Amino acid sequence: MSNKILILNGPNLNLLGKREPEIYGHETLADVEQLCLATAQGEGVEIDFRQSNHEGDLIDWIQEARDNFDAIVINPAAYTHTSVAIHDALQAVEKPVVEVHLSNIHKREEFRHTSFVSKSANGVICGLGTHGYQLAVQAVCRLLSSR
Ligand code: CA2
Repeated sequence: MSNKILILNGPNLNLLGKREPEIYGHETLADVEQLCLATAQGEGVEIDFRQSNHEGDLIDWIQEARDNFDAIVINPAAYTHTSVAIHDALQAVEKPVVEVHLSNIHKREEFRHTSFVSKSANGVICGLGTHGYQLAVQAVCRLLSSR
């Protein structure tokens, strides 16, 4: 049976490609999903790609991964910088986790320089736009095959 990767997207990422293209580019979240699907096919894994504006949804989905998925790719969006709850949920998963950001959060406002999520992640990719998602899917596949 092939590995299953849960790809989670946090608040406002549904607006991708529709606002602030100078920061986040012109591609939509549907485009990012297609990129992840194509990458997953190349790697021989399955993905489930989700977005929510609600912290509790993200936490419920992370908990679901304990039983139903082999790894997580997550762009927690603004919750990156605020959510101890997402940090705690990821700590309990005990499976490969890669955090991804479209923008380079370290080049932006001071409040984006801190991530509560990174402590629970195997690795972090930021500043590479949508290509970062492709790299993140490949990275969790590498982590799974080296277990
Ligand atoms: O760079 C990233 O991927 C972020 O996770 C995006 C978050 C931001 O709060 C993080 O600091 C970095 C924001 C996602 C909102 O996306 C929008 C897209 C288009 C228009 C407005 C918001």
